[in-house]
Formats: sequence, structure tokens, C-alpha cells
Amino acid sequence: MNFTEAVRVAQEQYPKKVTKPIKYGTAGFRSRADALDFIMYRMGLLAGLRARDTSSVIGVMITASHNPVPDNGVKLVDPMGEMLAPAWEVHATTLVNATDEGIASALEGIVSEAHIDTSKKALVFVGRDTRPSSNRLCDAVIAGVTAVGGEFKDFGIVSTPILHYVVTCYNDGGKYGEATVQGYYQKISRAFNKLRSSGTSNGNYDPVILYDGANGVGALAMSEFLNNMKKSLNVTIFNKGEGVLNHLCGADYVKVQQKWPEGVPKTQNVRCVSVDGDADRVIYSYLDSDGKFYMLDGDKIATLVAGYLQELVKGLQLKLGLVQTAYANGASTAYITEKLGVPVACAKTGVKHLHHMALEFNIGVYFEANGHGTVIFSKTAREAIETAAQAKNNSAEKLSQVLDVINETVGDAISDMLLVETVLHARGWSVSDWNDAYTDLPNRQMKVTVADRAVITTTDAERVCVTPEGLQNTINKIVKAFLKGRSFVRPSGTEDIVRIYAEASTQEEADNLAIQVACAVYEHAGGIGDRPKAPC
Ligand code: 16G
Ligand code: MG
Repeated sequence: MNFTEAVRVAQEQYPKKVTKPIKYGTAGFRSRADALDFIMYRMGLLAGLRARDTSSVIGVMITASHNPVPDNGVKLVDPMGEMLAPAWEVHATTLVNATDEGIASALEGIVSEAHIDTSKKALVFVGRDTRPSSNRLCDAVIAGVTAVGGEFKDFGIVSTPILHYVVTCYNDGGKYGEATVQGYYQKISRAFNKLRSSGTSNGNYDPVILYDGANGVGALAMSEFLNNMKKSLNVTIFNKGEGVLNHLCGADYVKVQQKWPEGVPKTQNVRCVSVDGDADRVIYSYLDSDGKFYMLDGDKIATLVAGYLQELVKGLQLKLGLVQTAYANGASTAYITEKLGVPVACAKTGVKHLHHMALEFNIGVYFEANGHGTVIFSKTAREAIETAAQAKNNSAEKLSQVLDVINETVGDAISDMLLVETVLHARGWSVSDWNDAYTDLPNRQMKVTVADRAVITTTDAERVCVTPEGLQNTINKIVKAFLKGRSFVRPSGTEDIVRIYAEASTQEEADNLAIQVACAVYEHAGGIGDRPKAPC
């Protein structure tokens, strides 16, 4: 194939105006939307090649998730809904760093390295979030796909998990479900309706939910879901788009700021479900009778789900495990290993790392503390569950219904919410019963801006800092002075900053620990601007 057309369109419509090197990271490419046109175009080109390489449909999702509105981003979805294969992350980086004329040789390089037959057909599924820039950037992706002779299907505004779902379903010939947006809603709502067929209330369980849509696609997805569902949940949607996307609301705000979302009435003892800007993360929270705020994050969800599934798989000879990251609250890890006897593995931040590690179990539950996660079932597990269900094993029958509520292709805020609701209902728990299972250690996250965040490198699933030399020793010394103290630092994969995590026995100590470690980073790694003073 000759790539002159790809170069012509690049030069005429999507010229590159920056020279700074850019890397395909955990969240694909993400930055201010006005700097993304040429990147989107090139990701369209790349998706066209990847589709031929895999002889499958490839997904391109345009979103910056929980970032502020002026940002945007792009991620490629591999054939079975996975994140883009590592070798292709390298190709993506090469292609984006080429000059406009250099596109041709970059593409030729990829074709020859991956032995791609360019005469094959290529089909790319494209989806986008609600950001004002997403439409324009979607056109750029489509221009890229077309410039390498590919075809596309535009799914319009959809959540990230919906795009993963339709890509997977299309590529497996519909075994996982129907490859349409409607097929997605129907599959999970049908499964949920079935699980609720025995009744709506149970013990302390109350089906009332305040839903925080983050003013994004999660609000649209929930109202669509409610249209398909019987009245077994009483959901009121807030932050439907009347406010600014992710601003003072949504899963990331609630998790990081540890605050009730704006725009949602402060009703006591009713759980609030917050999703992020592309609806692949979910965080629960509630206010008690004194108005005190409680947050139930990905760790609480993971422990709830893993504990429940562990009970259901008893007797089926299946190995169930939980995968967390360094951000998992120490109390959650202790609870799940010591109280529930579920093995826990720790992965690097980023869905692909968790997903990969979860594959080592027959049933792998993986969740980041930020609320992104799902459950994946191996072929062995599916078969064992189906066989036992056919033999009328009660737990296996339930498990096989639960399986259909789960979107195994990627973390999915709505499907995760339905899973949580299923477990709470089965246990007859109120949100505070759930919260009482264990008490989180107080924690604090901070960020520090440094001249070059790449000077920070880590090992042991990001729990130990390797460079700059001496930083980990300093952190060790600081941490020693705190009861139940734990802290680590890592370069962000999505922002030009270094992240700091700290936990300790009280909030004041956790804050204090975070500040001291932030100062250590500032000193060892070339901090920019003011020295960190207060938690931010
Ligand atoms: C991305 C990752 C998410 C991770 C976050 C960390 C995917 C699909 N998403 O959003 O898993 O938690 O980055 O961001 O992998 P950070 O590197 O800025 O802390
Ligand atoms: Mg997201």
C-alpha cells in the first residue's frame, strides 16, 4: 500500500504543530483537546492497520475520562476488548512522533514489522464522550481510518465500556452478546431483572439510589438503562449535563476530594453512586444521620464482590483471587486476605496490568481504588459454573445469572453498580452495613510538579521508588515515624506530575505524611513552583 494519501491529508488537514516527544501511556494519548487533532488523525491511521493486523474490528474511544472539559484523549481497543497490545503502543508512539512527511515511512515500518497484509479489509468502531471537542476529534479519527482505505462505524456518544463491549461482541461473532448499543443495555438489564425476580427488598436493603452522572455520558447511559429495566431499582439521576463535566462531581471528584458531589441533594442515609466522564469508574458514598460523609471506593466494591463470589464458588474447585494496586487501602487488603481468605495480588496502576494479572485466576476480580474494575471468568470457570448450574446447584445457578450482569470486557460503572446492588440485596445490607465490614485507614493523595517526571522510576508494582537515588531511603525514614504509615510515589501516566499516596492511623497523620513525602519528591526530583505545604 502506498501512503501518499495519508501524508497528503495530514499535511492539508491535520498538520502537526508540536515537536515535543509524546508517549502512548496508560490512558492512551491525553492532553488539551486543541493539541490533539493530528494525534487523532494518526490514531485513525493506526487503527486501520491494527484492524488488518488482527483481521478484526478495532475500537477507537475519544475521551479524557475524568479530566476537565478542555482536555480530551484517545484510546485504542483491541479485538477482545483489551487495551492495545504493548508492541502497538510502541507503534502508536512512533507514528505520533513522526513528522507529517515521515508518516509514510512510519506506517511502512509498522506494516513490515507486523507483517501486515494491507490488501485486507479494515473495520474500525469509533465512539466518543460528551465533550464539545469530541465531535471534531472523531472526524479526525475517521479521516485517518479512511486515508488508509479502512471502513468505520461511528457509534456516536457512548460510554467507554459500551465501545469495548460492541468491539468484543462483533469479533467473537456475537457469542458474548449482540454487537449493538441496544444489545448491551438489553443484556445487562435482562440479567439484572432476572436476579431481582425474587423481590426488591431484603433485610436492610433499600433500592433507593441517588445517581451522579458527572454531567457526562454516564447520565445518558443510566437513563437508557432505566428505560430497559423493570422498577426494581429506584434511581434518580442528577448531574445530567446541566453543569460542567466532572466539575465538583463525578467519581474522581468524590474519590480524590473525599466529598459529596455538588448537584446531588444531601439526603441522609441514601447511597449516592458517582460515575466518571466516560462511565468506566464508579464510587459510592453516603451521609449518615449526622450528615457525616462516607465514601465506598473501588476497594470496598472489590472486597464486597470478591467475598460474595467466594461464597458462591465454594465447592466448585475454582481459584478466585483479587487484584489490587498500591493504592488499595491497607485495611481492605488485610480484610480480604485475613477475614475472607481470598488471595490478593498487586499490579501496577493501569487497567491492562490488573486485567493481565486477573487472568491468572479462574475467577479474577480486579479493581483500582479509584473505582475502575470488573470480574473476569476463565473458560474453565464458565464451564464449571454452567455444568453445576445445569445440575441445579443453587449457588452455581445464581453465579451464572450474576455473570451476565458483569461486563467482563472492561470496568463498567453501570454494570459494576448493578453487581454491587446484587450483592447488597443478597446480603440484605444497607450502605452502612457494607461500610462497617472494615474501616479504611485514613489516607491522602497529593501531586507535585517536577521538571521531568520521568526521573521517577519505580519497581515492585510501584511500591518502591528506584530513582532518583536516595528518594526511597528518605521516604522510608519519614514513614517510620507514623503509626500504620505507608506511602509511595509514582509518575502519573495521564498528567505531567508526580503522585503521592500516604496512609496512616489518623487523617491528620496521613495528611502530614503526604506533605512530608511530597516535600521529599520536590527536593529529590527537581520540584517546580512552591514547596508543597498543604494537602491538595
Ligand atoms: C488511566 C488508567 C487507570 C489509571 C489511571 C491512573 C486505563 C484504562 N486507565 O486512567 O486505570 O488508574 O490512568 O492515572 O488504564 P495516573 O497515572 O494519572 O495516576
Ligand atoms: Mg474513565
